Parts: sequence; C-alpha cells; structure tokens
Amino acid sequence: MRIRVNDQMSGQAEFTIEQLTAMAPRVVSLADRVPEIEGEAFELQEWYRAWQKQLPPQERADREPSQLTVEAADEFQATIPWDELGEAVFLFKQEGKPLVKGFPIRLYVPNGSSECLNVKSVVQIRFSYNEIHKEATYGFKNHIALEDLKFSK
Ligand SMILES: Nc1nc2c(c(=O)[nH]1)N[C@H]1C(S)=C(S)[C@@H](COP(=O)(O)O)O[C@H]1N2
Ligand SMILES: [Mo]
Repeated sequence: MRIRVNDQMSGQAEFTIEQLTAMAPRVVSLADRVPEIEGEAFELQEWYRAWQKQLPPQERADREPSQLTVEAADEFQATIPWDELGEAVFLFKQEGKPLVKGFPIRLYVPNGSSECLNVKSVVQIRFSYNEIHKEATYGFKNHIALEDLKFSK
C-alpha cells in the first residue's frame, strides 16, 4: 500500500505508511485533539514542512500551500484551505495496529468546518498553491447520478 503525494511545486512522490510516518517530526495522540477517539497520529503541516526540508533546494516550494486535497480509496475527496488545517492530523495506528477503519490513514480536521472532512482511507494527498477557496468542500469525485446518464443525449 502506497500513498501518493502530489505537489504543484515539488512534483510527485509515493510513500509507504512507514516512510510517511517516519518523516513526521513527532507522533501525537488523536484523543488530545478529537475527544474520545484514541490513536496515533502525525500533524499534516509538520509533515509537510519536514518533507519539503529534505527535498533538494530546487524542488522546494517557495511558500506554504493554499489548500490541501485528499482523495480516498472509494473516491471520496475533500479540499480544505490551509488555514483550516492548523490542527489537522493523519491517524495511522489504533491500539498499536494499522487502522481497521480508515486504512491506510485517516485525516482528522479538529475545529474544521465539518466532520465530513475526516476523510477515511486516504490514498492521495495533493498540495496546491494558487487556488484560493475560502470554504472546504467534500464529496465523491466525478459523481454522475444514474438519472443524469439515462437522460443525457
Ligand atoms: N473515504 C471516505 N471518507 C469519509 C466518508 C466517505 O464516504 N468516504 N464520509 C465522510 C463523512 S460525510 C462523514 S460524516 C464522516 C463519518 O465518519 P465515521 O464513519 O467515523 O462516522 O466520514 C467522512 N469520511
Ligand atoms: Mo458527513
């Protein structure tokens, strides 16, 4: 299982969960941020900065992203302004084991605009720099209702 990171300025990379978590400067307890949900997590923005730092200088972004898009195995996705992600974490272990629900990793956005942003089974992480959406959005990617297909010409 690999997680793809796609950065508008730095390009693409793929990481195993072990590689991804090893790059995080510290592990935090999810319960400290999301009451009653236990587990080991790492901070999204800390991870981003650590990842950038180990890139060759010419591949580093010259500023922080404006937004994050995460995409799940079931094609659910969420796009969230960077400013809303100050406490965001990726949950990667519960009870010392890989996630049963939300494997391989699950995003949590404490104090975010919606619990719907807690995307399970994240397989792709995208950082963008130019788009400025003030509001987070979420839903299934490229969803076309069956009714629309039937009647489109
Ligand atoms: N991959 C994935 N993540 C998802 C969803 C989904 O359909 N697929 N639903 C979201 C919505 S709308 C909500 S309200 C929460 C529900 O989280 P729960 O399953 O822990 O109750 O997960 C969010 N994360
Ligand atoms: Mo939801």
